[in-house]
Amino acid sequence: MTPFLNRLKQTLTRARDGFAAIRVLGREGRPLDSAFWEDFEDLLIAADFGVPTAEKIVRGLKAVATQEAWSTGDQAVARFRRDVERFLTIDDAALHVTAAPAVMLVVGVNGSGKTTTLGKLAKYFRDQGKRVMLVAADTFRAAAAEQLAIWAERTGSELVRGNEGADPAAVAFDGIKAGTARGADVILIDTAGRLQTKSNLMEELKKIRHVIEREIGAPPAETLLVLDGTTGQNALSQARLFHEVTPLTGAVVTKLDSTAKGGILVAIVEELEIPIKLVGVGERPEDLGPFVPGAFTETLFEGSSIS
Ligand SMILES: Nc1nc2c(ncn2[C@@H]2O[C@H](COP(=O)(O)OP(=O)(O)OP(=O)(O)O)[C@@H](O)[C@H]2O)c(=O)[nH]1
Ligand SMILES: [Mg+2]
Repeated sequence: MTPFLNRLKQTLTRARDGFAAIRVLGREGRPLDSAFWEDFEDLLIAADFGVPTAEKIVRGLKAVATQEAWSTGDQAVARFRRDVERFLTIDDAALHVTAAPAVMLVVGVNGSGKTTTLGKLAKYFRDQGKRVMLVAADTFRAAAAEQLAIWAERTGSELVRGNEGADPAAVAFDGIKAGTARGADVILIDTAGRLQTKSNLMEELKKIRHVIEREIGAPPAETLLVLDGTTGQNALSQARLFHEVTPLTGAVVTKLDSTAKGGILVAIVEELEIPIKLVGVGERPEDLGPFVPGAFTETLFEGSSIS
């Protein structure tokens, strides 16, 4: 097992706790009556699956239960485990890095973990021997560029930044120009999570995206939405909003080491149909890695009689 998967297993305690009740439900030998299904749905909602996804899962399980004449809850929970892994496994979950340079735009609300994720991504690519250009297009506060500068230093990446209040799209433009001129393999663009108003933020993101498309003649290789896994269902409504403004190629779910519950990941994939490409499990440079549905599911169901 890779060190990252080990770390994922160690840090996913809260999410695992959320699944404990579901694992227990499967062990009680209960008949598949309406009380059972109600309890199941409640547990799914408590584990952050959200109402639509919880209802969908229970509906699907009930149908198979009838078809296959199941008699007890353990059958439903065993099937549920397989479903979770299947739901989470969607095509196109690997990062697109073949473009030269591969331009990646990172978006998300403030505090979700964008800048930290970019810093960790810089390390990830540097470890592979790639040349990385970090672009601080979050000009809303000076501290944002400072934070990215520290990551550039730490990871041996190059940095383009603008002054506080500078036009973010202009900084993105400079970053792409400089990155291309210096032969960067990857250009990672940080954005603000907050401006004076939400519509300002969305307009800025559209402009940045437009600049990228104009400069490289293609959409960004990745437009990654960073979601704080501990914010639960709020993360979903944010995701919808960003997806409308700038089509997303994937999500990064951060803070899985904190109070994030596992169901939110399923809800993101189910409701938005975008792959989760990366997960964050801490604040250290190495605390970011690819999302592996099988390992994630195994961890959530660990310790149960059906694992
Ligand atoms: N525990 C934990 N903390 C994280 C993780 N990712 C980010 N953080 C922390 O979350 C806080 C916010 O992270 P930032 O990267 O600054 O978030 P941001 O989205 O850039 O925020 P703005 O620039 O204000 O929009 C920081 O204290 C990070 O260290 C994670 O995976 N686990
Ligand atoms: Mg930031």
